[in-house]
Parts: sequence; structure tokens; C-alpha cells
Amino acid sequence: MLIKKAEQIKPSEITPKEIYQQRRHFLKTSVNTGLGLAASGLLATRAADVFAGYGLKTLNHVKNSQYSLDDELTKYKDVTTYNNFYEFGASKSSPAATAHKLNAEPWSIKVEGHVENPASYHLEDIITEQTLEERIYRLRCVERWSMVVPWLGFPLAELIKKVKPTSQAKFVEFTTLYRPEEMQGQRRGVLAWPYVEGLRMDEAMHPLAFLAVGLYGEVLPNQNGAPIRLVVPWKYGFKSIKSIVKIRFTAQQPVSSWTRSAPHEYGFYSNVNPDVDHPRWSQRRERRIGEFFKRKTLMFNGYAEDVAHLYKNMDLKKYF
Ligand SMILES: Nc1nc2c(c(=O)[nH]1)N[C@H]1C(S)=C(S)[C@@H](COP(=O)(O)O)O[C@H]1N2
Ligand SMILES: [Mo]
Repeated sequence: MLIKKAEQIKPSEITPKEIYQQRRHFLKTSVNTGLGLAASGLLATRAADVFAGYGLKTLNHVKNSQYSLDDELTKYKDVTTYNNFYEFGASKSSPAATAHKLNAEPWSIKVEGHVENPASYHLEDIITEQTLEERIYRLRCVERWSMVVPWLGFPLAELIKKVKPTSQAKFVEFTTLYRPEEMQGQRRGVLAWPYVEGLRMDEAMHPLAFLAVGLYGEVLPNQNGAPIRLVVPWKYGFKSIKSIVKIRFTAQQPVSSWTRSAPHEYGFYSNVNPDVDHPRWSQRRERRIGEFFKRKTLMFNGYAEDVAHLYKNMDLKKYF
């Protein structure tokens, strides 16, 4: 029915976002009827091939997460051309221009530290159809802009449960690929490479924390962190580390690359918090990419109901 409706409209009248939203609606219907994402034609052929390489043959089980928001989506073009990925340069446009040099296949993630099942895991060992979800999340940069992205991925907690951290594991440290031949930004010392980020164990286990392998129904573009990146929707964007090659379970709080480079500006927690200014600017407002007027920034990026309990009794001005 939906598809017939679409046929009555001239293709030139439809923006990519509208097409996607129709497909999204179709996906909802098709998941309910067991038709599946690949069968619905939502995935581009290349995406179907790549996901098949991960062992996901039909993507029958992709569901729309209960955590998805109803916010209007940021345009695909903006999501994939206005990026922060310092490994590909410090400007917003350079990742889209240079990230094609990254070879993201094959890929594996080394899991080490305080964990019962340390190993190098291939993506196909990590991603399972059963837990794949589409989640529409806000991404809020410390630089006061935000986006709304339809991610495809699975809860970080799924992976953590599989590798079984021991009781000594209090934190999780993530590391990005270091490959200066393909990541030209790494030839300069803007940050201490490789890029490192971390979460407290209870943050990492929270159902909102998500490992993304796709967006807009497609394989994750390189500039967005292919083939696998973290999304922590209640924290500033830099916590959402891209192109992850290592996950280490630690007893001590990890030192992230941004904290290492400017400890007064970027703390370990980096929760979105309109009441705590960045030393050089206020964090009260943000510009949603594609919008003209600024919005008020919401506590924990609007996810306070879900995550505020993680920080009760903590002075968030001190633990910023
Ligand atoms: N490895 C790595 N991950 C990274 C970054 C980076 O420079 N390197 N930038 C971060 C920042 S500051 C932001 S705002 C988000 C941007 O994600 P996006 O380009 O997919 O919107 O990625 C984060 N993850
Ligand atoms: Mo950011």
C-alpha cells in the first residue's frame, strides 16, 4: 500500500529523507510480517553484501528500538559530510573527502583486560541478527551542534555479556584503529594517537549505549566510523568513538584522548549538561544541523529519565 502511494508521486518531488521515512514505515510493517529488511529493499545492494559478510543473511530480525526518538531526522547528506573524525583531518568536511582510503574489511576487535573470554573477535562473531536494532538518537557535539541519526546496530551490553568481564573490571576502554597510511590525520600530532575513549562499567552496560554498524539502512560510511563505532547518546559526541579495534576492561579509569590533550576542557564523564560550561563557551544552547534557530540543550541530551540515576550523589561540576 505504501509502495503504491509512493509510485503516484513523481520521484523528483521526493527528497531522500521522505523516501527513507516511507521505507522506515515499511520496515516497521515488514518486521511485523516477518518480511525482513533485505527483502523490503531497504538496504542498498552493497549494504546487503557487506552485512552478509558479517554473517547476517537476511536481516530478518532488525527491529525498531523502543529507544528511538520521533525527532525529525538530520539529512543523510549532512550526517555523512559534516563529521568529526580527526584521523581524517580536523575540519568537518575532510573525513567525507578522505575517509575512502580506509580499508574496513576485514575487521576484528581485540578484547582484553579483566575479562573471561579475551580474544580477537571478527565482526561476524560480534554482530548477531537477533539483537540488531534501528535506533534514532541525538548526537550532540561539544561544539554546540547536534544531529538526529537513524543508526543500525546493537547494544554494547550484548558484546560485554558475551566476553564476560570479571569482578575487577570497573571501566571499559575503547581504541580506534591506528593506520597513518590510510588515516592521513594521524601523520600530525593534533591528538595522541590512537584515539582512546572510556566508560564506567555501569554506563557501558546501560541499554542506551549502542554499537553502530550502519545508518539510514546502509553500512556505516567510513567517515562515520566504519565498520563499527560506539554511540553514547547522553554524552558529548567525542565519547562516541569510531572504527574500534580494541576493547579493554580495566580496574582504573581510562584516560581518553581528549582528556589527555586538554584536561580542563574535556573530563572523563562528558555528559551533556547545559549547566556546566565548556571553559571557552556556554553549553546552554545548540544548533540542530539543518535548523536556523538555536535550541535549548537538554540535561543528558534529553535522556535524563533513563540515565540520571547513574550519577546520583555525584557533583557533576566536578565530574564533568
Ligand atoms: N576515532 C575517533 N572517533 C571520534 C572522533 C574522532 O575524531 N576520532 N570524533 C568524535 C566527535 S568530537 C564527534 S562529535 C563524533 C562525530 O560523529 P559523526 O561524524 O558520525 O557525526 O564522533 C566522535 N568519535
Ligand atoms: Mo564532537
